[in-house]
Amino acid sequence: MKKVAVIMGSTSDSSVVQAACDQLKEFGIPHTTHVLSAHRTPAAAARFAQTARDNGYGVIICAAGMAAHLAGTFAGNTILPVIGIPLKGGVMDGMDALLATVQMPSGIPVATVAINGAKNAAILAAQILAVEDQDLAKALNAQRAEMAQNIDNANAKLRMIGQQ
Ligand code: RP5
Repeated sequence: MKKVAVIMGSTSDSSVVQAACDQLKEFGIPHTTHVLSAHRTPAAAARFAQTARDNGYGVIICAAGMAAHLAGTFAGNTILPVIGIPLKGGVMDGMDALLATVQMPSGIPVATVAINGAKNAAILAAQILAVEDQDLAKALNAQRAEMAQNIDNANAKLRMIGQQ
């Protein structure tokens, strides 16, 4: 299976990004984690992106806050799908990162998840890889079935206490 690269702009992002790594691990998806900044280490970030496809990666997840140019910088340097996670923080509490990540110019897309949406970034990466991987597709379907079962259980409880 292709690897997923999980990139964060700063070590201060790691607690949020961990949810993506946990979800990838749960699906058994090989992944590596890196701190690379579009602003503080622009050359290293560009190098990583330019060589990622040849290095066995299939999807890149980029998490950054504030002036969040990381995902866009990666997207401009690779044709691999790039998923951006805008992070909460700064004076605009993540809205700045959301707009910086999602508002890409035509031709260079970044698939942007919600502010701090690390788990969804990992699930979306899994869905991309599952196009060519039956086991991963099964794991994704099982996760969906479990979510539906949890809702059924919640409704059964509400019925039991006479609220339905
Ligand atoms: C962004 O600036 C990082 O992704 C981080 O979310 C934010 C603040 O970084 P630090 O100043 O905490 O390193 O580039």
